[in-house]
Order: sequence, then structure tokens, then C-alpha cells
Amino acid sequence: REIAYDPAAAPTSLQVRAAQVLEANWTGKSTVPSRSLYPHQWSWDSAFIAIGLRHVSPLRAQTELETLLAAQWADGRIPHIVFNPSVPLDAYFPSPDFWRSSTAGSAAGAPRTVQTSGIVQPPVHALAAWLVHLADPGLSRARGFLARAYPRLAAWHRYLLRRRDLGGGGLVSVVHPWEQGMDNSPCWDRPLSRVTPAPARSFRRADLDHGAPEDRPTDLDYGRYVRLAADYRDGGYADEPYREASGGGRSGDFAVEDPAFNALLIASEYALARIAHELGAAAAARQARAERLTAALVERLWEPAAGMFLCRDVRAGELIPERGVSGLVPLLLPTLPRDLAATLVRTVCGPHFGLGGATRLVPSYDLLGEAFDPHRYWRGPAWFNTNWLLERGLRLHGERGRAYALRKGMLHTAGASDFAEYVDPYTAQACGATGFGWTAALTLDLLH
Ligand code: 9YW
Repeated sequence: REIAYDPAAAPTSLQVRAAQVLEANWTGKSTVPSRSLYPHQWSWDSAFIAIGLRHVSPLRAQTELETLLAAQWADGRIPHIVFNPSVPLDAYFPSPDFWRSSTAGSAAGAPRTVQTSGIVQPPVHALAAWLVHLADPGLSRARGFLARAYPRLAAWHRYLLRRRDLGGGGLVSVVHPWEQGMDNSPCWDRPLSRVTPAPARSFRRADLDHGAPEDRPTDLDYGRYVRLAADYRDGGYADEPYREASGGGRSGDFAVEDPAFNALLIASEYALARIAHELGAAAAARQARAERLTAALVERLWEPAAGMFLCRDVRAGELIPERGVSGLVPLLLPTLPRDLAATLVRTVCGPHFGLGGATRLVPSYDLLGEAFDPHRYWRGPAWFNTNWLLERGLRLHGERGRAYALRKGMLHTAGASDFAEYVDPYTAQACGATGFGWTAALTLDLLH
């Protein structure tokens, strides 16, 4: 009996499925992280998405970053959200009428024609721009992609280094957990406990319309997020008062030096040096700055007893004794001292993160930590962006076998979970949204 070939029955490859997610999330100018939960453009999502999109369409990947950079503020900050005006206001909270960027942010130079948030997210952008360029240097040069992006990326790094060194030790501080990107990480519990939450009735969460409450931050967390963001907004998004508060402490203030945020800035500074070189500009000063920042990171955030980096609570003047995945991300850095890199690898594979033992993907938080919860957002689940960064770090430091196993685990989990936002680190059960932008994009990148 002859068997007819049925293309509909043929298994769709992981690569095709990942590209389909990016296609479905593409709005014409940028890519949403998730059609349901996050219907606008997010800053570090776009950087990770561009890194994957470059394998499908280098032009779209360039456009993704250009759309984000077009919303940059005159003071250099790249906002964490660029709002899509055609999405209803109640689809996401906090919406443009909360941030009021074009009015509240006018002194800081917020754009007038596009609505954005007023806080930032980790600076993965120069790294993304360099990788996007490499995917098709001919197209990139013909479009002047790097020549147009470079001054904006340089202004972005300048903003962070000049305005956000709130601790005075050369590192950048975040003033809101949303800035660091790992919203409800237990690392924030201690500094957040000083913040008086906004009353629950003063805002309405939209995330619970799409996400299971047990997978999401709590109402108390949200009250504190709202208070911090509203205070920053009401101060015109000015950073000076936060700098002045350093050491003494203004009640309610949140200022934290985070290892992943700073490591990504350093990785992006190395990428900016490469971009400068490609454009025929001087690169040595950037290279030297990246090395200086690496030294500051080690000096201020390395905790030998934990075998990893920790967050520094700038207001309290002390390290926060919680092991978050953020403290492993500096493995990405090329000039990390060798003994520290070796220690980080041991920590990733040890009982707190379990890679290659209890877990196939690295969890967002200490498996043995008191606050560990395998399903609740950044309090335990494994995320694909942090695992992608660690896979690069393992490869960079010669850990090919471990990198290969992690890559395999990520590809399998991405496919099996339908490109979940995050997964239970023990069972790989999908949590949050599916069809998630950076999960699909970074899958594509791993496949190339
Ligand atoms: C929110 C979009 C963003 C990510 C963050 C993540 C989450 C937004 O979603 O924050 O409303 O909680 O924590 O890292 O950029 O994917």
C-alpha cells in the first residue's frame, strides 16, 4: 500500500516553530514578549529577541533595535517599555497614563511623540547590536546600522555610568526591581521591606487576567513596585536626589547594585569597543573601562563565602545574603579572574543551583533558599535568557561539556514547553505565558 506524503503530518522542526513565534509576536516595528501578558516593546526583551531574529531576518533584527533606540530619552536612558498606542490602556499595568513620560519626564528629555516608562532595564543592547551586525555585515553597512546606533548606545552607557553610580564605587545601581528585570527575586525582599506599599485599591493589576496568581508576584510586591515607580515619576525621573541620599538613606528609597545588570553593561562595553573599531573610531578607552568595571564588580559584589556574586543594598551599605541567578551571570565576562570563574562554575553545578544534577536548567534562585518556590516567577523557576547567558559563559571559560549539556536541556525544554516564559527547574513544567519572545529567539540562536 502506498503511503501518501502529508506535509501537515510532518513534525515541524524546532527552528520553524521558534521562527513562527517571532512572526506571531512581530508588530511591524518590534516584537512583543507575549501577545497576552506583555503587549508592548520591552527593552531587554528586544535585545535578546534581536539576537535570535538576526538568524531569520537581519533587517527585522536591526529594526527591532532601531525602534527601541528611537524612544531613547535626551538624558540617554533607554526606557524599559515603549508603548504601542494601538493597544488598549487596560491591557497592561502600569500603562502610559501611570508613567506619563512626555510630561513627568520632560526635564529628563522623554520623547514627545512616543509614550514610554521612565525606568530602565539591563543594558544588553550594544551586545545585541554587535551580534546583529555580524549576522549580515553587508546589509548593516549599507544601512548605516552601527553608525546610527553607536552614538545612542554610547549615550545610554554614559547615562548609566554618570547618573546611576549611586553607591559611589563605580558600579550602576537600579532604583526599582523592574529595572533589574527579575521583578520579585528574593534578593529584593530585604531592601523592599523598607518601602511602604501603595494601597491595593489605588491600582488594578492586568497581569492576573492572563497569568496564574501562584506563578506571579504577590499584591504586596505590586504595592511596593507601584510606590517606588510613582515616587520616581513624581520627582521628574531625576536621579540626583537618589545620589544625594546615598549612605544616609531616604526612607522608601531603593538602590541596589546588581551583578547581572553590571555584568551586562560590561559585556556591552566590550561590544561597543568592537563597534567603535568597526566604525574606525578609538576603542581602547572602552576596553580599559570594561576592565575597570570588572575590577569594581569583583571588589564590591564578590562574596567568597557564597562562591558567587551577591547584590549590594546601597542604602544599607551591605551585601544581600541571598543567592540569585544574577550572581552567576558575570561568568559571561572575559577578564574575570580565572579562580573566580572556576568557583562560579562549581557553584552553578553545586547544590544551590544543581546544574547537571538536580536540574537541567539553572534556576533563578537558590534551590536551598528559604524563599525558593519552583513556580513563582523569579523566585525559583528557570528562565531562558539567564540560561543563555550562562551557556555563553561556560563556553567562554572552556567548559564545553557543561555548555553543551545546558544547550541541549534548553532546546529540549523550549520545544516541549511551547516556548514558555519560565519553567519549573525540577520538572521543566511550563509556567507563565507560552509563545514567549526571548525563549523562541534564544532557541534560534542556540540552533545556529
Ligand atoms: C512585568 C517582559 C518583562 C521582562 C521582565 C519580567 C517581566 C514585566 O516581563 O516584567 O509586568 O512584570 O520580569 O524581566 O522584561 O517580558
